[in-house]
Amino acid sequence: SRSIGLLHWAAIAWAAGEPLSVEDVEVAPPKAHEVRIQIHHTGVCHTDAYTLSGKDPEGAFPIVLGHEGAGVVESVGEGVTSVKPGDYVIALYTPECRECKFCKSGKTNLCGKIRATQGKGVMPDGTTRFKARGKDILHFMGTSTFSQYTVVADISVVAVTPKIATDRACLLGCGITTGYGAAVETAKVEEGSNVAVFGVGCVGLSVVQGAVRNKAGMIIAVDVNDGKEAWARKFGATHFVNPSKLQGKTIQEHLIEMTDGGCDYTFDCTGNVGVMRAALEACHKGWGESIVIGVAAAGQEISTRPFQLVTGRVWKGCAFGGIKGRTQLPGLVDDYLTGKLKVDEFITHREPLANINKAFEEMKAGDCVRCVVSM
Ligand code: NAD
Ligand code: AHE
Ligand code: ZN
Repeated sequence: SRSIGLLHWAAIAWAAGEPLSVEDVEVAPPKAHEVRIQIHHTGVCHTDAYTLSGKDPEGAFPIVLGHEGAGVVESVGEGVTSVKPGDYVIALYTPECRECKFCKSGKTNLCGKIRATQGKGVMPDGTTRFKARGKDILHFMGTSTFSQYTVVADISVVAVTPKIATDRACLLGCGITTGYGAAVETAKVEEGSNVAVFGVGCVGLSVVQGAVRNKAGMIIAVDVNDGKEAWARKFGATHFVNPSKLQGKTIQEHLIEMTDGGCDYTFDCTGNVGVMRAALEACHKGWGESIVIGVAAAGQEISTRPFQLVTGRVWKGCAFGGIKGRTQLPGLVDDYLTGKLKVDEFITHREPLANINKAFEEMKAGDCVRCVVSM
């Protein structure tokens, strides 16, 4: 089937703010250094909703969204050596070429090789592999997992053991790895350190999980939804605070009191710029670090008194937790298989592809951690 375009279903976002349309799409064969994947399962992440809303400056339409997917390699283009047909794989929106300045720096997981074309919604050669209703359809985050078949660059995919089912593996493609990596890889939370996690959805619960792994001291979950307390405690949070119920003081003042001077590490997992400020200001003077994970809409900006930084607090951020997908995801899969990493627990909802709009609605309701879509 290498030379023919496959006709299958995809959820197409024809325009910002409109429901996705599940319809036939032609998926062209992979060109050189490309891989065609049969997606078995995909998660739905808030970033998909963010781009669909029209607030993402990089969002263009029509497009096949989705970036948290796992499946099986169907065919590969010329020159592909890292995966072969039949391999079980996870798609990587943060690729890893191992050749660019970024990959070689040893300082970041951000790979520069295809970032420009990825941001424009096209493959590295500037064209798209999707066609529907006679029109070219754009790719999303180099992955486009809301399609039964997708084509990705060979640096945007990692093979993993089939021992992990694809309905679990897909969640390592974004939410779980993002939060866990932020705690373990980016912040490198130390034993006994006090941590506050703002927003305990899939990403925040994963930060909690990483903090537990690194033996943090206090792990304070902060969420405006009281229903999240039980979830946070289940993942190992030691405290829970609902900031909307504090009387006469700010959440940063409250956390500073609770921790005798401020947290060693804080994480924003909300995408709210006011929360990002609170998270920075809740850090301990002299050394506290705040990690921005949430994605804020175009036009939003963060602010604080520069004095907060002058006095030693550090503001940083990460994408995909700072994890290098091809190098590190197989290890995370092993951790899952040996019971060291929770994954199953994140799945609260399931939908078939035909009901993907329902999956978006469920994601926005307060009782959903992750909805997994079967293709
Ligand atoms: P989610 O909606 O499941 O979780 C967000 C949580 O924040 C919810 O529990 C909500 O009640 C809580 N919240 C909202 N406003 C709050 C406030 N003012 N104070 C405290 N809590 C508040 O979302 P998610 O899937 O966990 O994603 C979280 C964010 O991370 C999103 O912005 C998403 O786009 C972003 N994200 C970033 C990366 C990355 O690589 N940087 C990867 C994945 C997701
Ligand atoms: N296109 C958006 C930015 C969105 C964004 O920051 N995406 C994260 C991943 S979120 C996953 O759920 C990311 O990978 N960022 C690094 C990068 O290179 O995009 C905008 O605002 O322009
Ligand atoms: Zn995501």
